[in-house]
Amino acid sequence: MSITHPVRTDVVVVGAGFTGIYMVHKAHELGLSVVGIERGQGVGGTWYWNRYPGLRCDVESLDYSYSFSEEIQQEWTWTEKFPAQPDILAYLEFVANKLDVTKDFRFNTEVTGAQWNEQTSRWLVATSAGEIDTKYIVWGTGILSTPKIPNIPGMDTFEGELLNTATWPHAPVSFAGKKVAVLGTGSSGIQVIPIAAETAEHLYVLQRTPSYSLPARNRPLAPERVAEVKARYGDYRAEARSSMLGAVTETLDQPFSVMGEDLARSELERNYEYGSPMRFASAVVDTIADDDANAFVSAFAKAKIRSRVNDPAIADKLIPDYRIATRRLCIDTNYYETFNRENVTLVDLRDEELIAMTPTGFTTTAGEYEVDMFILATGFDAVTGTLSRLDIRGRGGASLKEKWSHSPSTYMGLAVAGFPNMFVATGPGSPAPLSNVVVSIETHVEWIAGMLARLEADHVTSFEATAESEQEWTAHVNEVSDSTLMRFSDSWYTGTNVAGKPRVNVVYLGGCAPYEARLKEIAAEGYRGFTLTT
Ligand code: N01
Repeated sequence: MSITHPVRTDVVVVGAGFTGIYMVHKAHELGLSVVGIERGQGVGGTWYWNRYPGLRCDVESLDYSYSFSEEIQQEWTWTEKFPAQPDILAYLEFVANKLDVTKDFRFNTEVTGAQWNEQTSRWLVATSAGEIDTKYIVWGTGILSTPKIPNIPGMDTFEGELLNTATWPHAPVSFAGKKVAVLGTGSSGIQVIPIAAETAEHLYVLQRTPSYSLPARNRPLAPERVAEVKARYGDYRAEARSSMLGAVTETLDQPFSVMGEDLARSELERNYEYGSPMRFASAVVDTIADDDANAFVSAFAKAKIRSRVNDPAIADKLIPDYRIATRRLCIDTNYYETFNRENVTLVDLRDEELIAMTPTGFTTTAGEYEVDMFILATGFDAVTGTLSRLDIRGRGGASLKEKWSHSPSTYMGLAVAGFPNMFVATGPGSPAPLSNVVVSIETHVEWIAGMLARLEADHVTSFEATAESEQEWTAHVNEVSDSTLMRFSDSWYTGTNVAGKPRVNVVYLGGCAPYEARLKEIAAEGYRGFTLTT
């Protein structure tokens, strides 16, 4: 009988997206052995799986990229204001090759669970390709990595093409001459809908909750603009890192009560013309903090939607009735104008309920629709969904899934009491979901690397966030959220898009720069809030 021993390493990094690539590189720098695990066939993470036509990031490319290497940021050249998915994927492949980390990943490999061993103070990580015995584990599984699949009766009987924006096929998909339905009108739906409408015979947009969306005004990046930023990239990055959202927004930084309506309107107009959700949401700085400010900004955005739709009755259906920016503010290219086309029908699921899918289409309370293709753009079981599907067992066999089913609590959005030697990059309670996530990722990876260096130098065998520090941080995250209008948000920010999830804001709203300052203080104070065992 042959016995297979687990592979032994210092660090396991799960996920080969922005986090995993940088974390493996940092482990190398520290002289630690590292194994990366990735279920995809290559690097890219989010940008590997989501590849539907029209997908581009809503953070500007000059911001949405690593800042840690002057060589990389000088060598790579972005060509558009907002980067398209193939460009981001190519960028991540370029960086992974440049850092020589691709070889450290086991691709096509799924992690199924991880178990903390009290005797050895190490983790045993179970994967589809065998076990790995590791001192540390860093989850770089991202915030939007587990698609939410709606439970529509009859979905498995549909005989046409059933696609999901979050797991889009690698082979080209044609809409030409087909009757197509898109379910979901969040960021993903809003991007794929105008493209599908261009060639589909007919497009049905199934909308339950309208989104606020702004014209992206994507355009080629002028070479002079790229050169200008590259010439001062260090300062540009420092400005982004010292901001609330992790990106340069050029806001006046004034609350609505100080600005007054005229200035607020002209700032909104200026940022609307620029085209950027972060800039628009920062134009009136207390948009998600003050009801008057929010009402003014919401009214501005509603009027803009109305101006883009020919039929006032359809515009009424497309205009949201919730406070702007308490759900994700989207950007689009011709989204609202798509509803002016003859071949597009808005199916408002608030007027007619979706009952079932059939072999040839779908039925609602208003009737039957025949389609050849049905696209799910229904979002994600975000932030906690991926780790909650794994069997992760910490001290005393405690289950992370069970713990987070009550409240997704962490210390500083990256460590969990009862789960020693484990980091959750961009975890619940960090600013990541509402920030330029690359800045949030760099903040986490660099801080984790700093802590690993200290642990190794001091021969620490295990570290763990204390229950008190976790409670205090989670209470602070909730307190900040409750002081804003985000307390009214029904979305993946608060877990309400997935049945059975606790209603808790998973985003720390205190801002990127204050958050990073706090992390630095914790490190300077000898990792306050952690128990270190030597
Ligand atoms: O998902 P979403 P997404 N029946 O959750 C609807 C990032 N992202 O993939 O709200 C009917 O926003 C749901 O309706 P409702 C970005 O952070 C970024 O679009 O549940 N409808 C909603 O309309 C974003 O926030 C970019 O009533 C159902 C939609 O599906 C995040 O990813 C691009 C339903 C889901 O919207 C998620 O965006 C893409 C059901 N059973 C994504 N279930 C850019 O950077 C769900 N819906 C540009």
